Amino acid sequence: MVGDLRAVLLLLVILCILVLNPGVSIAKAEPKTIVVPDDYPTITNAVGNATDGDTIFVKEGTYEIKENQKATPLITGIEINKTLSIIGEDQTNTIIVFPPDTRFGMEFLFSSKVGFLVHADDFVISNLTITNCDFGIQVTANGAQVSNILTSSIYLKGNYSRISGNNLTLASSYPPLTVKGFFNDIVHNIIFTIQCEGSFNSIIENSGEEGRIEVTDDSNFLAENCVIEISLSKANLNIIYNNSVSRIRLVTCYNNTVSGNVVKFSIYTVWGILMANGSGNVFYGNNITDFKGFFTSLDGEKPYGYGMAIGGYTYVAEKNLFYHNNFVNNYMHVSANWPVLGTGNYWDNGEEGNYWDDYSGVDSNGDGIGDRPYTVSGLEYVEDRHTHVVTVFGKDRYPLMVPFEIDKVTVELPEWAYPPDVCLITPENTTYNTTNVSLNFTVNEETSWMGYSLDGQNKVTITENTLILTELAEGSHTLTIYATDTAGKTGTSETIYFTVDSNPPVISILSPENKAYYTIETQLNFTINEPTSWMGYSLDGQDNVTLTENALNLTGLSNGSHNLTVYAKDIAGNVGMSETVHFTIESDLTPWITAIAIITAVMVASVLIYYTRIRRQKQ
Ligand SMILES: [Ca+2]
Ligand SMILES: [Ca+2]
Ligand SMILES: [Ca+2]
Repeated sequence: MVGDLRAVLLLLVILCILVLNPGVSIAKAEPKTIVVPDDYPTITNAVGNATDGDTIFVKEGTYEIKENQKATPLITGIEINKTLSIIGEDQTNTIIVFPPDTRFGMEFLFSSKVGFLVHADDFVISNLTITNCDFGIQVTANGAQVSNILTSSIYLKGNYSRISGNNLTLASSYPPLTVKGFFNDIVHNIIFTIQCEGSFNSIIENSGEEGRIEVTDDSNFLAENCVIEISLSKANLNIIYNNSVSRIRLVTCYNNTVSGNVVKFSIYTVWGILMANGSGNVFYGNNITDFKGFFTSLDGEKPYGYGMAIGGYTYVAEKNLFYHNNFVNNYMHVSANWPVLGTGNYWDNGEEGNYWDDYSGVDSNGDGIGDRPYTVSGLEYVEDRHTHVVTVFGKDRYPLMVPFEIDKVTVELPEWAYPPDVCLITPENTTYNTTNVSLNFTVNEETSWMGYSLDGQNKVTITENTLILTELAEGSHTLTIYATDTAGKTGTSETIYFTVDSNPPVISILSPENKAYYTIETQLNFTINEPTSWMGYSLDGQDNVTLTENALNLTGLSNGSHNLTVYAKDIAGNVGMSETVHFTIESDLTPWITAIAIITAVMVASVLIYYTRIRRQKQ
């Protein structure tokens, strides 16, 4: 009865606390891993029963998802409103499938089927196939990480996300991989089209046999992509670097950098670079080659192909700069299929120009630059005459005699495109004789997060770049620092290996022992439990004598009592000492031996005399 009353009172107290302080939560659930189909038969069930931070592991198998028609024109499968990680066991064999498409007509044209519709930040998904939909994943949130997914396409509206290693070619119609937002990394995907409608995004190492990358906003970085076309429209300050393409197109674009690209003819293209409209764009160190094809007309085979096209019917391309480009094996290096407007462009940087394989000048002073300018000319369409005429686009005053080595081309990237440089100062690769070691590092830019990992364990968040690591265990350690910049890019320091040794060496003297010795010399002999940087001994409290070995003959010891202590310093600098040995030398025995000899002689003599007397008496 009393117990019941106590329980009721306790419950009332708890209720009061909760009512008065609604922020109190009794226990926060630890993140857990839910396995499909073991814990829940479907991913939808698992998502419904998960809480923020959970991981849903999906075993191999095919999982049908139901169409949710509520959000037309989006037909969605699984809606995600919490921070979850969904990890498939294996990309090829973990398949999430929509029912067969029943859309037709207007519905087919104006609706999108979406596998995962994500509204929560920091969503992670990897190792899955998502089929029968237009967009496998649509994210409207920040910090998503989508990797190793085989599906049709991805739609991302958010910042600081990473879309990497996905194959986005699993569709009969080809919706683009859409990127809207800032500071996203779109890396190493197989694509049909990337449509970048945001800024400060890195689009790197994507490829597609018929791939296209379209940029319609400013300050993005496109590098190492291998696609048919990179197309910029109303886009400024972008960097197009080291890509392998058949066509680069700039329409109404200002101050972009196009550098280090290999622009090579393919059946999809007539010209390599179209600078249609805009100014202040810089094209340097590009290979523009092989734009030479034939088409069949009534008059027979006719050649075509243009390394570069300038302008457009109403477009003005002027004050753009071209240098260190290699124009090789093109039917025409530069041309236009329209009237050319504007004040013209720059074909050298004031010191060096481009390599033109049809330049016929010589280089008499051998400085690599032709003696006379190269005339940049090609065809221009003259409207009123309805014909093309040869026209001069400008002059390259310093044409190169040999192709420029575009492998050596570098571009200066903006800070946002780089992760921070993290440089560890301490600890160093050394042994410390303390369990408290100072951690000290530099980061070359502003950070949004910093942390370290000790011995490969979970990252620990830190707010300062100087602190003391305390209570380190004895033995060897590894340490790595991480720092994330304000663009969400994380840099990693080198991993440092260091050792903590706060224990002095243990020294055991084997000889001499605590006893008396009857010689004037004895052996010093001892053991030490670890490598040392110094050893020595002190005899009778005198100054230390350095030892190079742990055995030594102690000679010339005087008679009497002695004491001896051995010292040693370990690699970390800890100094240890042995127990002190007390021993005596009693080597001065000559008077005793003489006395014994005399006594013996006297005794022998006495015995002889005695026997002599006895013998005489008998006679
Ligand atoms: Ca010259
Ligand atoms: Ca940076
Ligand atoms: Ca030690």
